[in-house]
Amino acid sequence: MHKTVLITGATAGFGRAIAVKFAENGYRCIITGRRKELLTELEHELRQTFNTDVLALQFDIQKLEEVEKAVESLTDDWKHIDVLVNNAGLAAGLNPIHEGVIDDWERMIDTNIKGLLYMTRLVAPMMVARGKGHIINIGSIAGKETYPNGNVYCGSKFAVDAITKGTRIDLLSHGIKVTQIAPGAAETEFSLVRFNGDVERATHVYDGFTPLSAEDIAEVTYYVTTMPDHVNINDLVIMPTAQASATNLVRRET
Ligand code: NDP
Ligand code: 8X3
Repeated sequence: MHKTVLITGATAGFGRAIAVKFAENGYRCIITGRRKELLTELEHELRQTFNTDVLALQFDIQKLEEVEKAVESLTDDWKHIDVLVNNAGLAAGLNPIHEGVIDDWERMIDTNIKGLLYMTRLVAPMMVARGKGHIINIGSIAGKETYPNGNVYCGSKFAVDAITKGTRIDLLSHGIKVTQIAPGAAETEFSLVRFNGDVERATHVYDGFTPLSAEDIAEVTYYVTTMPDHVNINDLVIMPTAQASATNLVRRET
């Protein structure tokens, strides 16, 4: 019986690469996100390239009713989720707190914290019932250190850090592994989303150094699932070699 992974935010960036990595390694994949056409494209790619079973669920993770409906739609065949990757998330804006955009704050909190909680609340009971499973939360270096103008995004990722630790404690007696992966600078659609589609500004974020790629994060996400049953990787901070902390980054002259 092939194992099953459910990945939130699989239409782009880390989530898409994670889906490819797990499919390559024989997993059946439940892929989720809002953009239907990208889900369909990935669904076909995974089926054709890896001959894997794929289930695409389109929903907005900010909306509890949509998340509930999607999870409730799982047939018995798909309910046996071995690995849940809580990856969907975003940064919106980079403003000092007194100039913050309330709608940006709501989206970050609703997606990065509440969306992750909704998924965990709905999927964890199935793992508890089986006494087995692995929850992997994608945090960030922004959940370890605050940086100028990062305020609410950092707050949302500090919350992921705390929720991951709390989840691990609560699920300890149920045999469920809980891991956080906390990346530094990685080039995906992340900066494009943060700067509201401003390609010029988004591209400059990665000037003069080699950022992490989505495939780098997929590699470590799969890696943490390959440990023996008695080993759990609690927390993994991964950065580009050019980065030492949220604010220490060396850039070559360009
Ligand atoms: P991308 O923007 O490339 O991908 C984000 C994914 O999240 C997309 O698939 C998007 O799908 C999904 N998503 C966003 N909002 C929602 C929503 N409301 N409902 C459902 N899905 C949603 O970013 P990354 O791959 O870089 O980011 C993935 C995670 O990694 C995030 O949690 C981010 O905070 C974190 N991270 C990113 C870093 C980076 O430097 N890139 C570093 C550290 C952490 P769709 O738009 O189709 O809904
Ligand atoms: C994304 C990395 O440094 O932009 O979480 O916050 S950072």
